[in-house]
Amino acid sequence: MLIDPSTAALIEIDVQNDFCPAYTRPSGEKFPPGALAVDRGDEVIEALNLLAATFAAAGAKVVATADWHPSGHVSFASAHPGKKPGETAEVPGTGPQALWPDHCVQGTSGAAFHERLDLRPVSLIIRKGFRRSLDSYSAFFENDRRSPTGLEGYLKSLGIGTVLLGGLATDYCVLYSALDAAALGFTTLVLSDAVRGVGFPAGSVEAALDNMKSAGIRLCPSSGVTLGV
Ligand code: VGL
Ligand code: ZN
Repeated sequence: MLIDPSTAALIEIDVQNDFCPAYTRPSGEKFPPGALAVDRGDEVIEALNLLAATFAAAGAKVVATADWHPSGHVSFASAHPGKKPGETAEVPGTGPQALWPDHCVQGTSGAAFHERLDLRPVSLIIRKGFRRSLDSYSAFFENDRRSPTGLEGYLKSLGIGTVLLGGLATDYCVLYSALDAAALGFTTLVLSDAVRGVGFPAGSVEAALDNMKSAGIRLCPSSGVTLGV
């Protein structure tokens, strides 16, 4: 797939410790799995780093997003007495809210980007889900579907019409970001080797991929992306 670097951006979704499995530093130091670890979630990092470096070298924008919740966030089961992760709660304004373990709490190590993610090519970091009573899966709109994160304006003001997405998780934040990107008129590609999914409830990853295809989103391996005109 030939991508014009002057009108394309790479968006790296939520490559944060809380979405990654246990990690051992080259020094041998060990880190436990994240609070909402996605199976093999850290496998997205190498492909993203490679593509990000290529994008930045060609003058193309690279954006990273971070899930960034205050303690007591509405998406935490712990904030709903009697509820457990995996259940849902009725939240006025956003409909049924999926409940998760506490994750990506602002300023904690779980909310930090994975240390192997190369942030040097990244020109913008979007933090989302930072209001206690509002969740945000998408990089473009919070879950009320009305509150913009500002990413659309950033991209459109730069003349960007094509977005490539990778990161975590295929069935939540990547899915919602890709659907919003397509609905906003961006040509949207999801990097098939640079995403991993939660897989809850069962079949959610397959459903997400079907959903993306129905919305005209292209799935393509990062090795199939060539920058040029
Ligand atoms: C995500 C569940 C809760 C994600 C964020 O990044 O996909 N999933 N918060
Ligand atoms: Zn979250």
